[in-house]
Order: sequence, then structure tokens, then C-alpha cells
Amino acid sequence: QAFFKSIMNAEPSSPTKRHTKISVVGAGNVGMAIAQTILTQDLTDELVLVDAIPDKLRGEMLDLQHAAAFLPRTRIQASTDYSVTVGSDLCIVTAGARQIHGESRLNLLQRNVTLFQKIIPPLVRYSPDTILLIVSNPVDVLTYVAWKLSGFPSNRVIGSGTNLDSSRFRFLIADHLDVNAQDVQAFIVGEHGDSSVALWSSISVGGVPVLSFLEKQQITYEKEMLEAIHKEVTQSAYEVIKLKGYTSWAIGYSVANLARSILRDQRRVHPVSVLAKGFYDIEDGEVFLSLPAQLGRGGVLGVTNLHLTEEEKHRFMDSATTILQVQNHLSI
Ligand code: 6V0
Repeated sequence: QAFFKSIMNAEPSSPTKRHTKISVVGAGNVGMAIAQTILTQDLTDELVLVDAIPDKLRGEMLDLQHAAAFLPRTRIQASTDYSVTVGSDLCIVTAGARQIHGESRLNLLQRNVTLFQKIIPPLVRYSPDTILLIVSNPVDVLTYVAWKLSGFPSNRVIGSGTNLDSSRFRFLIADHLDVNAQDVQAFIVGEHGDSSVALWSSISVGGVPVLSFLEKQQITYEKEMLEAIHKEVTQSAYEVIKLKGYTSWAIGYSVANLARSILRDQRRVHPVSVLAKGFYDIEDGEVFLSLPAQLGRGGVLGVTNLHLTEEEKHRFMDSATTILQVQNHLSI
């Protein structure tokens, strides 16, 4: 019996907007930070958690469900069985071995490829039209692995890539210039992590290009400061891991931001890992690297035609070559 007595002659309730469903695979620190940010930002009607450890998974589900009185209404489910993900619009994969202090992201790889062989096929089977958003590290290679395992067109397989590096970059520039990070436009492209490429010419605050402004003022020491800021970006994950054991909040917000652009068809430009074949001198190589990409309901809608300086192009190509060499040794 329905709790509310129906109002006479009322039409049966019909949803006013399309029902959306997000699945998060991996209910660890990163997966849970993403899940809670998605919930607080009212991004989906249904949120599903999948993990390999049933007790931890149920504990996390109950803990989130108990916050229902303070959150936008969202159906939260969790299971170790992938059938719970059926009909997902977006599947976010964070499952993986955790990066240990001092361990390079590439070292994590083979362990995570084996995991992906168990994760990607059932996700695809239950949600053949979904968009895959990969977060597990090394994210660029694992996005390629997910693309290969899924058989999806490349526009539906995205890696969170340098979206996080770019937000760290924007924070540090904002802090240095004493402005709001949301007013700082700055992109880091290429590999997520050690060999990422900072695009100096893209940095602007409130529409004013920062580098040419500094050059006109002949503030050369500021350029060194900017280089130091980029170095700090590449070191920041290691520093947070050293201090608290893992990173979670910034990646949580950064991935929720991508989920919003995708599911709400915002068509915003984010630096994310996309199939970079055909860009710059990557003619045949099947490699995923971050470039500023427009995201919407169809996944990657386009990639901006970035002008890279010779040095930037060189560094971007170096990342591509390194990743391609790593991929050649993988059995997928
Ligand atoms: P964590 O806290 O160890 O969580 C990983 C979770 O994956 C655990 O709950 C595991 O039980 C689960 N898991 C393991 N195997 C499976 C499986 N077969 N199926 C389902 N779940 C499984 O790690 P944490 O959450 O800290 O990190 C997760 C991943 O995100 C790691 O690969 C990190 O390196 C990566 N990050 C990526 C970032 C990025 O910018 N792309 C940023 C931060 C972390």
C-alpha cells in the first residue's frame, strides 16, 4: 500500500528528467571520495559501488545511506556482483593496487592490468552504452587497457589524466598570485605524473595571459617561480601519499567535476586522457595522453587544436614513446 494517498485524477508520476546511474568500481579511499562528492553535488539518481571485499563494501554503502536525511535523494546500492551496475550511464574505475610511497606509477601497472581483465568485461556486458572513466594508476596506460578490453569507440573511454595535475597547478598559481583558483586558466597535458607538460602560454587570470604580462614587466624571476610551481605539481601526489598515505579529496572533486560535464552534457573543456593518435607526431601509436578535450553526454566530443611549442611537443612525444614502450610489454 502506498504511503501517500493518491490525489484524485492525478497523472501517474513521470520523471521530468532522464534517470541517470553512475557505478564506481573500487570502494577504497579514492572511490569513496568520488562517491561522496557525487552525492553531495546531486549528480545522479542512482549510485552503485562495486568492490572485491564484501564487508567493507556493505559498510561503506550503509554509512552513505545513513546520510540520506542530509543529501539529495539518490538510490545507493553496492555489490561484489557486477549485475548491480546494469544500465549505468557512467562507470568510474578506481580499483587497483595502491601506490606505495616512492613507487612509480608505472610499477603498479602489471598488477592492475590483471585486475582490469576481471573488471572491464562485466561492466561492458551490463552497460554496453556506458562511458568508462578510468582513474586507477598508471591512468594513461590503464585507459588504453580499458579501451582495448571494452571494444568501445575511443570517445567513450576517458582517463582522468591531468585534470587533477591541472587543478593542483591552478591552486598553486592562484596561491602565488593571491587570486581565486577558479579564475586561473592553466593546463597541464601529457602523462599524468612525472613527465607531464605545463602549457605556460595557456596560463591566464581573468582573461589576462600571465606569461606575456610578466615578460612585458620583465619579471624574469617569476618564470623560474612558475617552473618551481610545475615541479611542485609533479611532486605533490608523492608528498600527500608520504604524509597521509593516499590522496583522495582532490581526486574526488576532480572526477565529480568530469562526471558533471559528461552526464549534464556541459561541453566543458578538461585536460583528460584521450586517444592521442593523429595528434602532433603520434601518427600510428595507440596511446592515451591528456589533451584539453570537450566532454559531454557522448563522452569526448572533440579535442582542442592546441599549439605546442617545439619543446612542449618534444616532451609530449617523449611521454608517448615511453608509454608505447611500456604497452608493448603488456599481455592484455
Ligand atoms: P585503495 O584504498 O587501496 O582502494 C582500492 C580498492 O580497489 C580497494 O577497496 C580494493 O578492495 C578494490 N579492489 C581491488 N581489486 C578489486 C576488484 N577486482 N574489483 C573491485 N574492486 C577491487 O586505493 P586508493 O583508493 O587510494 O587508490 C585507487 C587507485 O586510484 C590507485 O590505482 C591509485 O594510484 C589511483 N589514483 C589515481 C589518481 C589519478 O589522478 N588518476 C589519483 C589518486 C589515486
